[in-house]
Amino acid sequence: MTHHQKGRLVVVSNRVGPLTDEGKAGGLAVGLADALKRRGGLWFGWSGETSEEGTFSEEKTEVFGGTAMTTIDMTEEELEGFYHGYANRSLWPLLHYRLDLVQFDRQSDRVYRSVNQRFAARLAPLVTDDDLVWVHDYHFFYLGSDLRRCGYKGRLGFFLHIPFASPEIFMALPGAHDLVHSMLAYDLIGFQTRQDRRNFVNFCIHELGGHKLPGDRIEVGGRIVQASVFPIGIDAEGFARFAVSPEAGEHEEMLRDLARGRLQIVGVDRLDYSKGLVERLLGFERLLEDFPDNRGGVNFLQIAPLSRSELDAYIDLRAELEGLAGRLNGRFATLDWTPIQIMTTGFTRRALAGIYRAARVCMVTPLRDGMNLVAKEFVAAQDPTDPGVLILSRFAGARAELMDALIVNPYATDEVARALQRALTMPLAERQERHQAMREKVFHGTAAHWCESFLTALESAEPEARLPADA
Ligand code: GDG
Repeated sequence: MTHHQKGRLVVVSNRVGPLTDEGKAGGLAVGLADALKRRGGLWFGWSGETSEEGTFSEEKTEVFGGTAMTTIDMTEEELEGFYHGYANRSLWPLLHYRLDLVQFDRQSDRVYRSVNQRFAARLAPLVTDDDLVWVHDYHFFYLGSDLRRCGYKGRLGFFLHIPFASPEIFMALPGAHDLVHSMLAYDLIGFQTRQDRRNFVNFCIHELGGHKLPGDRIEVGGRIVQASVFPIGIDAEGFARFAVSPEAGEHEEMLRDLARGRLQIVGVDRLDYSKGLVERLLGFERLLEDFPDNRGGVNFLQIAPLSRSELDAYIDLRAELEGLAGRLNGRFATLDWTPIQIMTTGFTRRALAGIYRAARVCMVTPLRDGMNLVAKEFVAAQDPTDPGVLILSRFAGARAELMDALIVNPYATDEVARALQRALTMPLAERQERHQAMREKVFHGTAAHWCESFLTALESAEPEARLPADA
């Protein structure tokens, strides 16, 4: 029997871990940590620190059971060009369809490519051709082809956590052809949704002269790559347990006490322009204008931990949101009611689960989102006998599975206000029915399932260990 010997799993991502502290880890880290523990392996990435020697610094390794976490530093210049520059000022807005916010800069482009090369060069001696190497996200598009150039011949996969923009948008990137061409060094490329996959395949066909093959494969210049859809999930059982933990209970109770019978609406998002926070607040304001019975009867809590706060676009967004919330509170508040509360401090995952459980409505209204795990966490945290209602943007990847949410166009303020009104007045039976349907999806499509589906597909991919024809 020709059964491929299960190799070690080697995960590459910008930030690494945690492998243990389950209370802190997000669904993604939990899923990957489980897979690493099961197979034994290596998690490789950036240490989160800068030093003079940068990528030439000593590796730091921590070992837990059969799994090692190995990280290296970057220089200040690398952090600026690679992370703040190319990844977060160019690729992030581009892939979220925000050409108005994109900044291109040849220095960042150069540094991004060199960081990919140097991470590949440092990884190469740590892997063997029996391993399964799985690279994550938009920080490392080029790393696969760089690793091949270092001689790695084993299986090599890539997963993109954020959207892949349509070719019309993607073409705005200087060097777009180079970037997608380098992706062809991977044997398997995973996307969150069919639409993301289609955008990538269309780029390969129309811009690089490729064509479709049976299955999920495409051929471009003699190189065959599999491009498939693997929607990411959460550790649903774990999160549901968090939601009934004592710490969750305390937070749930606190929020209910503070609400004094008012219905609670929540939002939980990194403070990021892709999440549609401004549009969400405008939708809430429209609710208070058009459905005045809600005045004094609903509380909106937006948890928005600061993210990338050294970038101008994020500084501007924060100021805009604070201005908007202040105006809205000034306009509608009474002595005993403040409609909106925005918090930029984060919570533990257990506390968060309790907050979700106390909410009658959760608003997940990104303008564009790869998947959105908050939507799934909210569903997992609900009490099935008295569940809250999810309002979900049509532009979130999660929409493909969570069709039983109230789906909205986040740009359409009236539509958002009407969905809020409908959610706040939805009869118990309908809430239960919608929740039950979503719960099945969330408990089926877990992080572990996502991980295993990807790795099974990667294991059966035939590694050709070839570079793109003209690379
Ligand atoms: C990218 C893609 C894709 C938030 N506030 C707190 C807190 N969080 C946690 C949430 C959730 C996570 O952060 C956010 O995940 P999302 O999926 O919503 O969004 P991104 O960070 O943009 O993630 C996204 C994801 O990658 C995975 O592929 O779904 O589309 O953009 O888990 O709960 N956690 C804690 N305290 C907080 O205050 N502990």
